[in-house]
Amino acid sequence: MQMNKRTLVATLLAAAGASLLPGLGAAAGKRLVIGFAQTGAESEWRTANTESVKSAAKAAGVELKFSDGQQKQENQIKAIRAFIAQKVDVIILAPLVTTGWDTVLKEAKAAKIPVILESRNVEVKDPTTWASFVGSDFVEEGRRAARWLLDHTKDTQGDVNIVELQGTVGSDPANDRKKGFEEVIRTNPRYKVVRSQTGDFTRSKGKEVMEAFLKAEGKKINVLYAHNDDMAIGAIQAIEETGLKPGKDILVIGVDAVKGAFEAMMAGKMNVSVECSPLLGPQLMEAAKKAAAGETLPRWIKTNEGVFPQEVAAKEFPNRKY
Ligand code: GYE
Repeated sequence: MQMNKRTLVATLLAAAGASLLPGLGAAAGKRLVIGFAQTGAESEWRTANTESVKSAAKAAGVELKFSDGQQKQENQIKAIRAFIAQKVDVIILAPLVTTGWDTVLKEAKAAKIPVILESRNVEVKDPTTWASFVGSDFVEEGRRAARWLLDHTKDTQGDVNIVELQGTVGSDPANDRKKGFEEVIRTNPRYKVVRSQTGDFTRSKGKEVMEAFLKAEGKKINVLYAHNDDMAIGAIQAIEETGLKPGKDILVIGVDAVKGAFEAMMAGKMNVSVECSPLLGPQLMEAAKKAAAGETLPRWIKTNEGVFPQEVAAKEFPNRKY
């Protein structure tokens, strides 16, 4: 088709305007359709997260297409492509790992479908391929874990030997929880990470790797820092099986503050859990509605979180929602 300059400009303006028009793709009265590419169901946290998104979608009258990635990035990429083909209004992605999303996110952008990241972030060349990240400050969580440790052990003498159970390799919370923790313990040479390995955010892997740590380091271990509570809970079992007392012989630090961690703390087997809220559903629905209406979202919609040491576990337990 031939176009003179004027028609071309008019067409471009119309196209630009159209993409900003409220309700485009989600035309007035039409139900908003969201595709959600979840990582899987690796932890208590993740189960609560899925539940939160599903129930918030229901409450908001949104049609949610749910895909369980089963811990495989290729499954998540396939799900996103299917959502694009189905012309959903918004895609929510919980990216398993940070890299490898460039192509598929470009495809979503080309199809004019906003992508909102939740619970984990990505590293892509073109940041305009995603609309917002809804989730926690994982570096700060790592710092909080380390600050608790420094404070809790300030009256002890000698080296403090730490073993670390990392989350899924290449995932944003694993990278950042490691980084924040190291940043703080580096300020005192007594604190040493003697072993660090991934437990893939699961109980079974947490237990297995802790067994190996115990075999290699034995009684030398003073502290376990696990990037999530599930791995800490798995490791607690391993510690008990060797005849040591988790929470006493080995201090146990977790992240998430799920109910399982509160139970372990109330039993005296875990010392602290740094909170990371999975209840992102309501914020996600609000953001998705805005994105579908062509609004620009903040780059980061942050969640507010605290730290729960063993001493407050019994009092706080009845208030916990996940
Ligand atoms: O801490 C962990 C999970 O991405 C923040 O993923 C999330 C993490 C969470 O499986 O338990």
